[in-house]
Amino acid sequence: YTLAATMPAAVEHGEFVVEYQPLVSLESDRLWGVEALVRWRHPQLGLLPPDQFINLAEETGAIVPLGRWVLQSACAQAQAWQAIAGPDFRVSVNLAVRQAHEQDLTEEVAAVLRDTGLPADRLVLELTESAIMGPAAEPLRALHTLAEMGVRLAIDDFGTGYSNLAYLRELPVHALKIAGSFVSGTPTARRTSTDPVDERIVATLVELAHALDLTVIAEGVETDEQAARLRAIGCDVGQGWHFARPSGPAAITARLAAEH
Ligand code: G
Ligand code: G
Ligand code: MN
Ligand code: NA
Repeated sequence: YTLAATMPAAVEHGEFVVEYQPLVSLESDRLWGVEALVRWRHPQLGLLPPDQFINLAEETGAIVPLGRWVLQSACAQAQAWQAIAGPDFRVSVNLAVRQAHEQDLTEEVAAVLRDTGLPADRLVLELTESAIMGPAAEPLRALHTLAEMGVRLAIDDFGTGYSNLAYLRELPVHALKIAGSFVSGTPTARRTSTDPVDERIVATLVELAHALDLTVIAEGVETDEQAARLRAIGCDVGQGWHFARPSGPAAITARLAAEH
């Protein structure tokens, strides 16, 4: 018995749930969107966070059916939110390396948008730098097709990959997500106040993003001070425990209702 082997059946049995973490406009304090984050409600092991099964799912290929399920769930939920949210609200879904390289990625996304009725421009796909580069170190062609459909692309954990920035010239990227390690440190080196080097890196990434007309999202915002500094340097959107932890959809519904 291994966790990996049971994963495809667990998708079918409905053991996975999606939580949503607010992405908050630093200018208006309103929701810019939410990131969908999967959890496994395991019958024996309890609620498992993604770091306990995503890598495994990548290795075995179980990420493909799981990722499809997450995309479908998040888009269906986002479509339901359209009724109370303004047009300026999106759902952001992580795409694993393996999913990004699936032959039928664009057809899969198109089918989910068709099934759920979610407008394409309400969907953001988060890809890491390693997910967007193909085997020949060429940016993935499929991403052009997705962008032509209206789907938005965000680079996740920006600044922690190999940062071959040529892809920013060649791909229709919409947003950069600055990795939380630059914003609030790492688990072994948690920042209580802002590190001056990290702060300059973040300021430079914000400048780079804006020079390229991209939205910039800071991850891992944990304190009021971090939020204030990000706002001061012109970062567009913040995500992190300072604003809200990931939660079930009801908390997002309540917040949207209060905002609109
Ligand atoms: O949710 P958490 O807070 O623990 O997320 C940990 C990691 O798991 C993050 O890197 C996040 O990108 C990843 N993750 C969460 N949900 C998904 C998902 O649906 N698909 C993929 N590929 N990664 C996810
Ligand atoms: O896709 P990505 O790796 O960026 O997923 C975001 C991850 O960061 C999730 O695991 C989420 O639970 C986690 N996270 C969200 N907000 C914070 C935060 O303020 N601090 C830290 N340390 N982690 C956070
Ligand atoms: Mn992400
Ligand atoms: Na990230």
